[in-house]
Amino acid sequence: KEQALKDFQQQKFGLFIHWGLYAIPAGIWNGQRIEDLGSPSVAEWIQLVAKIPRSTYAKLANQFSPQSFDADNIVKMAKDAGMKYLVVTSKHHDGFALYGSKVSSFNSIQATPFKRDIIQELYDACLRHKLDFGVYYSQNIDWRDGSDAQYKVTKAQHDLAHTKTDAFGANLWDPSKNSFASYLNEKAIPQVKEILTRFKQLKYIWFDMPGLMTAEQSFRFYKTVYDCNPHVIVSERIGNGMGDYAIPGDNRIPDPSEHFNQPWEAIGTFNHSWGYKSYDHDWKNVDELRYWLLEIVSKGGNYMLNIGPDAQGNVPAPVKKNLAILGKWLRLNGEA
Ligand code: FUL
Repeated sequence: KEQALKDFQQQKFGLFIHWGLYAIPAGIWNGQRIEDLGSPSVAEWIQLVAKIPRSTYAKLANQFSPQSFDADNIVKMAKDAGMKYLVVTSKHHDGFALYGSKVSSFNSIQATPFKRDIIQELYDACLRHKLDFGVYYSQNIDWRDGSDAQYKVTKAQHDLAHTKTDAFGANLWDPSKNSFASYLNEKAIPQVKEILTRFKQLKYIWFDMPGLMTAEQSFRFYKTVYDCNPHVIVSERIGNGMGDYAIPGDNRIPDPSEHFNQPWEAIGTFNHSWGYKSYDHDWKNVDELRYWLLEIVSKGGNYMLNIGPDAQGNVPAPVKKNLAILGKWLRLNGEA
Protein backbone atom coordinates (compact mmCIF):
# COMPACT_ATOMS: atom_id res chain seq x y z
CA LYS A 1 0.00 0.00 0.00
CA GLU A 2 2.89 2.36 0.71
CA GLN A 3 4.09 1.99 -2.86
CA ALA A 4 0.55 2.48 -4.17
CA LEU A 5 0.36 5.74 -2.25
CA LYS A 6 3.71 6.91 -3.59
CA ASP A 7 2.56 6.13 -7.11
CA PHE A 8 -0.65 8.03 -6.47
CA GLN A 9 1.30 11.10 -5.40
CA GLN A 10 3.25 11.02 -8.64
CA GLN A 11 0.09 11.17 -10.72
CA LYS A 12 -0.68 14.84 -10.02
CA PHE A 13 -3.59 15.23 -12.40
CA GLY A 14 -6.69 13.07 -12.81
CA LEU A 15 -10.17 13.02 -14.27
CA PHE A 16 -13.24 12.68 -12.08
CA ILE A 17 -16.46 11.59 -13.81
CA HIS A 18 -19.93 12.04 -12.33
CA TRP A 19 -22.43 10.29 -14.48
CA GLY A 20 -25.73 8.61 -13.88
CA LEU A 21 -29.50 8.95 -14.28
CA TYR A 22 -29.32 12.53 -12.97
CA ALA A 23 -27.79 13.53 -16.32
CA ILE A 24 -31.31 13.20 -17.77
CA PRO A 25 -33.07 15.89 -15.68
CA ALA A 26 -29.74 17.79 -15.80
CA GLY A 27 -30.67 20.14 -12.95
CA ILE A 28 -34.34 20.74 -13.85
CA TRP A 29 -37.36 18.95 -12.33
CA ASN A 30 -40.93 19.67 -13.48
CA GLY A 31 -39.73 22.83 -15.15
CA GLN A 32 -37.98 24.15 -12.05
CA ARG A 33 -34.29 24.69 -11.66
CA ILE A 34 -32.64 22.97 -8.75
CA GLU A 35 -31.55 26.26 -7.13
CA ASP A 36 -35.21 27.34 -7.01
CA LEU A 37 -36.10 24.11 -5.21
CA GLY A 38 -33.43 24.10 -2.53
CA SER A 39 -29.85 23.08 -1.94
CA PRO A 40 -27.32 21.79 -2.66
CA SER A 41 -27.74 22.94 -6.23
CA VAL A 42 -25.50 20.33 -7.81
CA ALA A 43 -27.36 18.34 -10.47
CA GLU A 44 -26.66 14.87 -9.03
CA TRP A 45 -28.65 15.87 -5.90
CA ILE A 46 -31.90 16.47 -7.78
CA GLN A 47 -33.65 13.48 -6.23
CA LEU A 48 -33.16 14.81 -2.72
CA VAL A 49 -33.71 18.48 -3.49
CA ALA A 50 -36.92 17.88 -5.48
CA LYS A 51 -37.96 15.10 -3.05
CA ILE A 52 -38.57 12.73 -5.92
CA PRO A 53 -40.16 9.45 -4.81
CA ARG A 54 -37.96 6.45 -5.39
CA SER A 55 -40.34 4.83 -7.89
CA THR A 56 -40.57 8.02 -9.98
CA TYR A 57 -36.81 8.49 -10.01
CA ALA A 58 -36.29 4.86 -11.02
CA LYS A 59 -38.32 5.47 -14.19
CA LEU A 60 -35.49 7.65 -15.47
CA ALA A 61 -33.65 4.39 -16.11
CA ASN A 62 -36.13 3.59 -18.92
CA GLN A 63 -34.86 6.65 -20.77
CA PHE A 64 -31.16 6.06 -20.17
CA SER A 65 -29.66 5.31 -23.55
CA PRO A 66 -26.52 7.41 -24.06
CA GLN A 67 -25.79 6.55 -27.68
CA SER A 68 -22.76 8.85 -27.90
CA PHE A 69 -20.93 7.28 -24.98
CA ASP A 70 -17.49 6.13 -26.06
CA ALA A 71 -15.07 5.11 -23.31
CA ASP A 72 -12.03 5.34 -25.57
CA ASN A 73 -12.83 8.94 -26.49
CA ILE A 74 -13.14 9.95 -22.85
CA VAL A 75 -9.96 8.18 -21.83
CA LYS A 76 -8.04 9.63 -24.78
CA MET A 77 -9.31 13.09 -23.90
CA ALA A 78 -7.98 12.65 -20.35
CA LYS A 79 -4.65 11.36 -21.59
CA ASP A 80 -4.21 14.19 -24.06
CA ALA A 81 -4.96 16.65 -21.26
CA GLY A 82 -1.99 15.27 -19.31
CA MET A 83 -4.09 13.35 -16.82
CA LYS A 84 -2.74 10.14 -15.37
CA TYR A 85 -5.78 8.64 -13.70
CA LEU A 86 -9.54 8.48 -13.80
CA VAL A 87 -12.18 7.97 -11.12
CA VAL A 88 -15.81 7.37 -12.12
CA THR A 89 -19.04 7.08 -10.11
CA SER A 90 -19.85 3.36 -9.88
CA LYS A 91 -22.80 4.25 -7.65
CA HIS A 92 -23.70 7.74 -6.49
CA HIS A 93 -26.22 8.76 -3.79
CA ASP A 94 -29.18 7.75 -5.98
CA GLY A 95 -28.20 4.09 -5.63
CA PHE A 96 -27.93 3.42 -9.38
CA ALA A 97 -24.95 1.27 -10.38
CA LEU A 98 -23.17 1.98 -13.65
CA TYR A 99 -22.03 -1.61 -13.97
CA GLY A 100 -23.74 -4.98 -14.22
CA SER A 101 -24.16 -5.63 -10.53
CA LYS A 102 -25.45 -9.05 -9.49
CA VAL A 103 -26.34 -7.56 -6.12
CA SER A 104 -28.93 -5.00 -7.28
CA SER A 105 -30.80 -4.92 -10.58
CA PHE A 106 -30.90 -1.10 -10.38
CA ASN A 107 -27.97 -0.92 -12.75
CA SER A 108 -27.01 0.16 -16.26
CA ILE A 109 -27.40 -3.32 -17.75
CA GLN A 110 -30.61 -4.56 -16.19
CA ALA A 111 -32.60 -1.39 -15.63
CA THR A 112 -31.96 0.51 -18.87
CA PRO A 113 -32.49 0.07 -22.61
CA PHE A 114 -28.76 0.85 -22.96
CA LYS A 115 -27.82 -2.51 -21.41
CA ARG A 116 -24.11 -1.72 -21.28
CA ASP A 117 -21.55 -1.93 -18.52
CA ILE A 118 -20.16 1.59 -18.34
CA ILE A 119 -17.61 0.91 -15.64
CA GLN A 120 -16.28 -2.14 -17.48
CA GLU A 121 -15.94 -0.13 -20.69
CA LEU A 122 -14.06 2.68 -18.97
CA TYR A 123 -11.89 0.20 -17.08
CA ASP A 124 -10.93 -1.61 -20.29
CA ALA A 125 -10.21 1.70 -22.05
CA CYS A 126 -8.00 2.81 -19.15
CA LEU A 127 -6.01 -0.42 -19.33
CA ARG A 128 -5.64 -0.01 -23.11
CA HIS A 129 -4.42 3.57 -22.81
CA LYS A 130 -2.46 3.05 -19.60
CA LEU A 131 -4.37 5.32 -17.28
CA ASP A 132 -4.84 4.36 -13.64
CA PHE A 133 -8.41 3.54 -12.76
CA GLY A 134 -10.55 4.12 -9.68
CA VAL A 135 -14.21 4.24 -8.74
CA TYR A 136 -16.32 6.48 -6.58
CA TYR A 137 -18.78 4.57 -4.38
CA SER A 138 -21.39 6.22 -2.13
CA GLN A 139 -21.27 3.84 0.82
CA ASN A 140 -23.52 5.66 3.27
CA ILE A 141 -26.06 7.64 1.27
CA ASP A 142 -28.24 5.47 -0.93
CA TRP A 143 -31.58 7.15 -1.53
CA ARG A 144 -33.00 4.00 -3.09
CA ASP A 145 -32.00 1.24 -0.68
CA GLY A 146 -30.20 2.89 2.22
CA SER A 147 -33.23 3.57 4.40
CA ASP A 148 -32.73 6.93 6.14
CA ALA A 149 -28.94 6.52 6.57
CA GLN A 150 -29.49 5.83 10.31
CA TYR A 151 -31.07 9.19 10.96
CA LYS A 152 -33.99 7.91 12.98
CA VAL A 153 -31.99 6.04 15.57
CA THR A 154 -32.83 7.64 18.88
CA LYS A 155 -31.20 10.82 19.99
CA ALA A 156 -29.65 8.94 22.90
CA GLN A 157 -28.04 6.45 20.56
CA HIS A 158 -26.77 9.29 18.45
CA ASP A 159 -25.16 10.92 21.43
CA LEU A 160 -23.59 7.66 22.42
CA ALA A 161 -22.25 6.72 19.04
CA HIS A 162 -21.63 10.08 17.43
CA THR A 163 -21.12 13.65 18.25
CA LYS A 164 -23.12 14.66 15.21
CA THR A 165 -26.82 14.36 14.51
CA ASP A 166 -26.70 15.79 11.06
CA ALA A 167 -29.37 14.56 8.65
CA PHE A 168 -27.63 16.06 5.63
CA GLY A 169 -28.14 13.77 2.68
CA ALA A 170 -30.47 11.32 4.43
CA ASN A 171 -33.56 10.14 2.59
CA LEU A 172 -36.30 11.52 4.84
CA TRP A 173 -38.95 12.00 2.12
CA ASP A 174 -39.34 8.39 0.92
CA PRO A 175 -36.85 6.10 2.67
CA SER A 176 -36.71 2.44 1.74
CA LYS A 177 -38.42 0.19 4.28
CA ASN A 178 -35.39 -1.97 5.05
CA SER A 179 -32.97 -1.13 7.83
CA PHE A 180 -29.66 0.59 7.28
CA ALA A 181 -27.93 -2.55 8.59
CA SER A 182 -29.60 -4.70 5.94
CA TYR A 183 -28.58 -2.17 3.31
CA LEU A 184 -24.97 -2.54 4.42
CA ASN A 185 -25.15 -6.34 4.52
CA GLU A 186 -27.14 -6.86 1.37
CA LYS A 187 -26.12 -4.07 -0.93
CA ALA A 188 -23.19 -1.82 -0.06
CA ILE A 189 -20.67 -4.34 1.26
CA PRO A 190 -21.51 -6.94 -1.43
CA GLN A 191 -21.23 -4.32 -4.18
CA VAL A 192 -17.86 -3.14 -2.92
CA LYS A 193 -16.68 -6.77 -2.91
CA GLU A 194 -18.10 -7.26 -6.37
CA ILE A 195 -16.28 -4.20 -7.73
CA LEU A 196 -12.98 -5.18 -6.13
CA THR A 197 -13.21 -8.74 -7.39
CA ARG A 198 -14.27 -7.78 -10.87
CA PHE A 199 -11.86 -4.92 -11.54
CA LYS A 200 -8.57 -6.48 -10.55
CA GLN A 201 -6.42 -3.53 -11.59
CA LEU A 202 -8.46 -1.03 -9.60
CA LYS A 203 -6.18 1.50 -7.91
CA TYR A 204 -8.52 3.73 -5.92
CA ILE A 205 -11.85 3.60 -4.23
CA TRP A 206 -13.38 6.97 -3.55
CA PHE A 207 -15.88 6.66 -0.72
CA ASP A 208 -17.91 9.77 0.07
CA MET A 209 -20.20 11.41 2.63
CA PRO A 210 -19.88 9.08 5.64
CA GLY A 211 -22.52 11.05 7.58
CA LEU A 212 -23.55 9.16 10.71
CA MET A 213 -21.53 6.06 10.01
CA THR A 214 -19.86 4.58 13.07
CA ALA A 215 -16.19 3.67 13.24
CA GLU A 216 -17.18 -0.01 13.06
CA GLN A 217 -19.10 0.59 9.86
CA SER A 218 -16.28 2.56 8.23
CA PHE A 219 -13.88 -0.15 9.31
CA ARG A 220 -16.04 -2.82 7.68
CA PHE A 221 -15.65 -1.04 4.37
CA TYR A 222 -11.92 -0.60 4.87
CA LYS A 223 -11.46 -4.27 5.72
CA THR A 224 -13.64 -5.40 2.83
CA VAL A 225 -11.44 -3.46 0.41
CA TYR A 226 -8.22 -4.60 2.06
CA ASP A 227 -9.21 -8.26 2.10
CA CYS A 228 -10.08 -8.20 -1.60
CA ASN A 229 -7.07 -6.17 -2.72
CA PRO A 230 -4.60 -4.71 -0.19
CA HIS A 231 -3.08 -2.40 -2.83
CA VAL A 232 -6.21 -0.37 -3.41
CA ILE A 233 -6.06 3.01 -1.70
CA VAL A 234 -9.05 4.51 -0.01
CA SER A 235 -10.27 8.12 0.18
CA GLU A 236 -10.60 9.95 3.48
CA ARG A 237 -14.37 10.10 3.10
CA ILE A 238 -14.69 6.48 4.15
CA GLY A 239 -15.13 8.29 7.47
CA ASN A 240 -13.85 8.12 11.03
CA GLY A 241 -10.25 8.90 10.06
CA MET A 242 -9.72 5.65 8.17
CA GLY A 243 -8.75 6.79 4.70
CA ASP A 244 -5.34 6.52 3.06
CA TYR A 245 -5.36 9.96 1.49
CA ALA A 246 -6.83 13.30 2.45
CA ILE A 247 -9.25 15.55 0.56
CA PRO A 248 -9.18 19.25 1.49
CA GLY A 249 -12.85 19.75 0.50
CA ASP A 250 -14.98 20.17 -2.60
CA ASN A 251 -13.54 22.88 -4.83
CA ARG A 252 -10.99 23.85 -2.26
CA ILE A 253 -7.28 24.58 -2.52
CA PRO A 254 -5.67 24.28 0.91
CA ASP A 255 -3.81 27.33 2.13
CA PRO A 256 -0.06 27.07 2.72
CA SER A 257 -0.42 26.73 6.50
CA GLU A 258 -2.40 23.51 6.20
CA HIS A 259 -0.48 20.31 6.70
CA PHE A 260 -1.63 16.87 5.80
CA ASN A 261 -0.19 13.75 7.35
CA GLN A 262 -1.18 11.86 4.25
CA PRO A 263 -0.97 12.33 0.51
CA TRP A 264 -3.84 14.55 -0.59
CA GLU A 265 -6.05 15.21 -3.52
CA ALA A 266 -8.00 18.37 -4.28
CA ILE A 267 -11.15 17.90 -6.30
CA GLY A 268 -12.87 20.47 -8.46
CA THR A 269 -15.76 21.04 -10.80
CA PHE A 270 -15.41 22.44 -14.32
CA ASN A 271 -18.52 24.59 -13.87
CA HIS A 272 -20.54 24.56 -10.59
CA SER A 273 -21.92 21.05 -10.62
CA TRP A 274 -20.48 17.55 -10.59
CA GLY A 275 -23.29 15.94 -12.55
CA TYR A 276 -24.31 17.44 -15.92
CA LYS A 277 -26.40 20.59 -15.56
CA SER A 278 -27.89 21.76 -18.83
CA TYR A 279 -27.91 25.49 -18.07
CA ASP A 280 -24.58 25.94 -16.30
CA HIS A 281 -22.18 27.20 -18.94
CA ASP A 282 -19.75 28.86 -16.57
CA TRP A 283 -16.80 26.67 -17.50
CA LYS A 284 -13.31 27.26 -16.15
CA ASN A 285 -11.20 28.77 -18.88
CA VAL A 286 -7.69 27.59 -19.64
CA ASP A 287 -6.02 30.17 -17.39
CA GLU A 288 -8.22 29.14 -14.49
CA LEU A 289 -7.46 25.47 -15.05
CA ARG A 290 -3.75 26.26 -15.16
CA TYR A 291 -4.07 28.23 -11.93
CA TRP A 292 -5.84 25.38 -10.11
CA LEU A 293 -3.42 22.77 -11.38
CA LEU A 294 -0.29 24.78 -10.53
CA GLU A 295 -1.53 25.89 -7.11
CA ILE A 296 -2.44 22.37 -6.09
CA VAL A 297 0.49 20.51 -7.55
CA SER A 298 3.03 23.05 -6.29
CA LYS A 299 1.66 22.49 -2.79
CA GLY A 300 2.17 18.76 -3.12
CA GLY A 301 -1.34 17.59 -3.94
CA ASN A 302 -3.08 15.91 -6.82
CA TYR A 303 -5.79 17.71 -8.76
CA MET A 304 -8.76 15.65 -9.82
CA LEU A 305 -10.89 17.71 -12.18
CA ASN A 306 -14.47 16.68 -12.82
CA ILE A 307 -16.58 16.28 -15.92
CA GLY A 308 -20.27 15.42 -16.13
CA PRO A 309 -21.22 13.85 -19.46
CA ASP A 310 -24.75 14.64 -20.68
CA ALA A 311 -27.60 12.15 -21.06
CA GLN A 312 -26.30 11.09 -24.48
CA GLY A 313 -22.80 10.51 -23.13
CA ASN A 314 -21.31 13.63 -24.70
CA VAL A 315 -18.68 15.66 -22.93
CA PRO A 316 -19.61 19.38 -23.26
CA ALA A 317 -17.63 21.04 -26.08
CA PRO A 318 -15.92 23.78 -23.97
CA VAL A 319 -14.64 21.07 -21.61
CA LYS A 320 -13.07 19.15 -24.47
CA LYS A 321 -11.61 22.31 -25.97
CA ASN A 322 -10.09 23.66 -22.76
CA LEU A 323 -8.65 20.28 -21.79
CA ALA A 324 -7.01 19.93 -25.19
CA ILE A 325 -5.38 23.37 -24.88
CA LEU A 326 -4.21 22.64 -21.35
CA GLY A 327 -2.70 19.33 -22.46
CA LYS A 328 -0.87 20.99 -25.31
CA TRP A 329 0.60 23.55 -22.91
CA LEU A 330 1.69 20.80 -20.51
CA ARG A 331 3.39 18.93 -23.34
CA LEU A 332 5.20 22.07 -24.49
CA ASN A 333 6.54 22.34 -20.99
CA GLY A 334 7.53 18.70 -20.87
CA GLU A 335 4.99 17.78 -18.22
CA ALA A 336 2.76 15.37 -20.07
C1 FUL B 1 -19.92 15.48 -2.52
C2 FUL B 1 -21.12 14.74 -3.03
O1 FUL B 1 -22.26 14.86 -2.25
C3 FUL B 1 -21.28 15.35 -4.40
O2 FUL B 1 -22.46 14.94 -5.03
C4 FUL B 1 -20.06 14.99 -5.20
O3 FUL B 1 -20.02 13.59 -5.40
C5 FUL B 1 -18.78 15.44 -4.50
C6 FUL B 1 -17.51 15.00 -5.14
O4 FUL B 1 -18.78 14.97 -3.17
O5 FUL B 1 -19.77 15.80 -1.30
